Amino acid sequence: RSEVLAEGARVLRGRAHARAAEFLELIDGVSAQAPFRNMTTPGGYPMSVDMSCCGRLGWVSDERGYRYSVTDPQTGRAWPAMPELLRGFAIACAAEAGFPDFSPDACLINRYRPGAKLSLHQDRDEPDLSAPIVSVSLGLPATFLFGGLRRSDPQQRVGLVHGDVVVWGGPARLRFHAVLPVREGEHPLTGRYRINLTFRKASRT
Ligand code: MD3
Ligand code: FE
Repeated sequence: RSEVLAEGARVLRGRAHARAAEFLELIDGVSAQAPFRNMTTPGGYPMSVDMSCCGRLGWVSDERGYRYSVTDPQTGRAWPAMPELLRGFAIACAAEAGFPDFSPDACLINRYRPGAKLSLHQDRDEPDLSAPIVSVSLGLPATFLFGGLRRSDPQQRVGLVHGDVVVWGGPARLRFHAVLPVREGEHPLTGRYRINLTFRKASRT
């Protein structure tokens, strides 16, 4: 029911497929409150991925750096609550992959139009690296690059399609990764978009 990508990283193929339409409705609700936007990198460039967040904490990037914030800098308001259905689903996926105590308080929603990409990076803005990250892919497919603990380590290519869930934790938690430019396409539920949800524990408690 799941395949091991590397120690600490498991793919649950198609696990979100049956509930994808429902999840996308919930994402629409979130983005009505916290609209998708292109954040600015600390280097001053706009990211090609459109982002929104839900949960107590949201990930933000601007000229001052990357961090988690309890308010959406664009609206000045708290981020929308994380829908219980999504949160429960992420917790169940984490448990299945060997992380029974996952308690996510942040969900970053990445939206890719054709051509959008995510450059090689590590996710290290979370204070508790013992918590995994659960990722849910919806809509257009993407090629994910999964590297090692050093930027220069070789990368493995992993195709991620609509409904795939990946849990990254333990020794995989700090591995470098990237998303190649999404190719042109049309998906019945998302149109010309890929959507990726990442559930995270962004506070220490
Ligand atoms: C491997 N998102 O938001 S999810 C991100 O498809 C991010 O939007 C990608 O990388 C996306 O930071 C990939 C898969 C993922 C997330 C976190 C990881 C892979 C990871 C943390 C460590 C190793
Ligand atoms: Fe990442």
